[in-house]
Amino acid sequence: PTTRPLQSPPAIPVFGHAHLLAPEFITPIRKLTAELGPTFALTIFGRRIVVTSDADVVEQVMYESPFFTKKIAGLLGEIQPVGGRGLFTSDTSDPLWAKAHKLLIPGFGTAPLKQYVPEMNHVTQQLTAAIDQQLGEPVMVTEWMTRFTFQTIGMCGFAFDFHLLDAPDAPMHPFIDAMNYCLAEAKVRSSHTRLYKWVPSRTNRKFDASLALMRQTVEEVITHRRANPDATKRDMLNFMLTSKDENGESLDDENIRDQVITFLIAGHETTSTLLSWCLYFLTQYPTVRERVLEEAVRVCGADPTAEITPQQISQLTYITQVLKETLRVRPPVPALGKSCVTSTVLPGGTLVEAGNGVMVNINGLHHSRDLWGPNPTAFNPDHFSKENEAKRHRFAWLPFSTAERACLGMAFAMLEAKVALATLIRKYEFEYPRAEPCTFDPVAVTLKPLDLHMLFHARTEL
Ligand code: MNH
Repeated sequence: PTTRPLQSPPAIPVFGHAHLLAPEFITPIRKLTAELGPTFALTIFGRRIVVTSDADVVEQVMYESPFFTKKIAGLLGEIQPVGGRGLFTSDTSDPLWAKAHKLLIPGFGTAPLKQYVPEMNHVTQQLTAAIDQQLGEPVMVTEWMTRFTFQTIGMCGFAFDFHLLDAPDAPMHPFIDAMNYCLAEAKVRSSHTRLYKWVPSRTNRKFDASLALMRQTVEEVITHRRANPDATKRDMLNFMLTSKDENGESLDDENIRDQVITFLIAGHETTSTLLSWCLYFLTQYPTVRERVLEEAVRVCGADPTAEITPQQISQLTYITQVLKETLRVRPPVPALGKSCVTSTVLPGGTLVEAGNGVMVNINGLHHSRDLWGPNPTAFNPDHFSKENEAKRHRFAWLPFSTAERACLGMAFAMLEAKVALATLIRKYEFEYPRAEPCTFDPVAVTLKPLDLHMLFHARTEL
């Protein structure tokens, strides 16, 4: 077929376009999309990357196929030392990915996740107890949401108590500092030449020491569970320790360690980012906030300390729309990478060659006028009414990715976010004290709010 060359901005030697994407890539990618259209090409240290937010192109790229696959590169390649051969940081072609994927999928469905709801409620109550100590004061929202999501995944997944919500000034667990260091450094590494990480610098030594600490922490958890097996518990750790595939094989301890670290990484900042932006949007959109409150009270009752049941959670349909809209406007994972395995022509006539990378521009998809109408930046949960959802392109909304390499924790994250939101909205009025809108953190790995401080006031009546 006839092919159409893709446009690219001017490049420089060696870096190509890499310098354009540091310290953050959201803004430059948004500008390039406005200038060059939804699909264009960049060269990153000699590798050609097709960037796209065209839903038809994305549709073709997302499926594991003879043409495209997930192959660890770029930022994910720098996170790989941390995630190891855990699900998130392995190639689809890695047999261990396929094995772990098959083994772990059954543990993350709607039914098995119900067991975590009491613990999610419990951690939510710990969160509100901490916030109660800080009423009327500016609270660093992302930090508290991170404490909440981390405590939740630690307790639900591995019965591991990071003690993050014991008191309003509870120290961050060393595991978390170590992990944050590694993730931030991974982002720095991804915008440097390959040499950077091999020099014996202070930052590189700290990276290695932090990784060692993380591994040791998790290895102790595994050893402890092996020594004290509890057959009544079906949490993620027990699931991994006991599940066997059709050949009677289970995951070895090294891989289980990598999976645990992976769940801790993948499972906290993303959900924390979702909740933080959601609370912020509720301060900006009072009519949405009132509907959220109305639904929470109607479905869960007036007492915000009563446990929310799985049955009630399934009725929180407007809150689900609000969370989905938050994920559209601020996708915590704003882009993801795929690799072309066999040269092919994309819809629209673009040739991608074997070895090329593809950047699926999720943030771009979520802000496309073609897909979302003339005002895609406005926060409007009606985008996710049943009828609007049915009308839309299936690849217009991809905060959790899709197909084989989709997020394993989607249902877990949504469950946790619903419990938290339905509780917080009934307990507090939120105030965003600044006139300027909240922007995103340019150095974070996820698209999280920068310096989001809010005031929480006790609701006096419902
Ligand atoms: Mn999660 C993969 C987004 C919560 C565990 N997750 C992905 C991917 C996206 C994503 C996007 C695909 C990345 C890629 O293609 O490189 N995840 C999210 C978002 C939230 C989230 C937006 C919350 C909101 N994720 C969670 C939670 C867990 C989790 C919670 C664990 C309990 N995610 C994973 C795992 C993978 C993943 C594991 C890798 C799955 C695979 O490739 O097999």
